[in-house]
Amino acid sequence: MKAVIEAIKNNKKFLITAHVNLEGDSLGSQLAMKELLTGMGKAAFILDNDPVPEHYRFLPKAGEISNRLDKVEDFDAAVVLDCPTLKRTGKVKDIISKSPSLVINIDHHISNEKFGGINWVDPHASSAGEMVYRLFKEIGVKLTKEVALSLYIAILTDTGSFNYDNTSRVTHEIAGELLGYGLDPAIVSESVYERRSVEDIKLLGLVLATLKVNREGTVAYLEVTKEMLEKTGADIAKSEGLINFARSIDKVKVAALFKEDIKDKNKINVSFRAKGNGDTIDVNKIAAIFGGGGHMKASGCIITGSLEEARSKVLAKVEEALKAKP
Ligand SMILES: [Mn+2]
Repeated sequence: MKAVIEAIKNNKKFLITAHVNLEGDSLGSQLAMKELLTGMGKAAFILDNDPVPEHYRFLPKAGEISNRLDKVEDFDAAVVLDCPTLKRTGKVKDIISKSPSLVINIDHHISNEKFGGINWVDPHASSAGEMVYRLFKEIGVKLTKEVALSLYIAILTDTGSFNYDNTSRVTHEIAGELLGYGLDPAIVSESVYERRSVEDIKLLGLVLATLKVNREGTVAYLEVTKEMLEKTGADIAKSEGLINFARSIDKVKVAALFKEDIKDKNKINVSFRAKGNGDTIDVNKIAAIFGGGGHMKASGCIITGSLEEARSKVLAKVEEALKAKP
């Protein structure tokens, strides 16, 4: 963290970015980081590969997030948040790679490849948002209600509403302090979780109908096809949480979600979730076999091939991992 603070102090203009498929943590941590930098008298702008999803546009200053990759101002340093690899920034990677600027990597993924000139990776942090919160405290920049909202949403969404095991006493203490800036947790929760469209619920119906479970009942998986998305008109960005239905089944240790890419049917996005107490399967390792990564209990990868091919390859590795555990 010290090296990060030094680097911030020694540079003037910052590009801030995060991973493709923006969600609560990537958005919240970037928006708060921008406020931190401007609060220190620095210039900063946010550039992402993807647009802000509709249901997150209520975030303070979300409108200032740019996707104009063709029109990028010069910058001294790039702050990359919530990304295990630089590749996860999508096309922003090309801009960062071409520039001689310093790369500051701030992340909480255990699979982080330390791609930066400066790397602050803390797998114990609940979220990238929590790490940005710590920077505010350490540097002594005052929090505002707007920053508190961005940080609270980063923590709320990355901990699965304080349900996952990255939730600790510290997480709750920070969240409690953030609420002290005048946030109403019920209203925040509603604005994040209860703005589903009819299309999304129709997609949920189709996806749940694909549920399959292995013989022992320890692996459950779901599928999202391009056809389902077209049929329902649902937004792919909001299919993120569907995997939790498979994970929530009693006795399930590994849940998987296979999702056809909307642009390329032969690219399958696979998400993993693991569950257990002491006998958890490390799904970060399973994702890594296929060139992906993430956390021990939540990870993902992309497989080239048909949905059937991806499914058989992945499930074979999941079964292997289950057998290897006594
Ligand atoms: Mn995160």
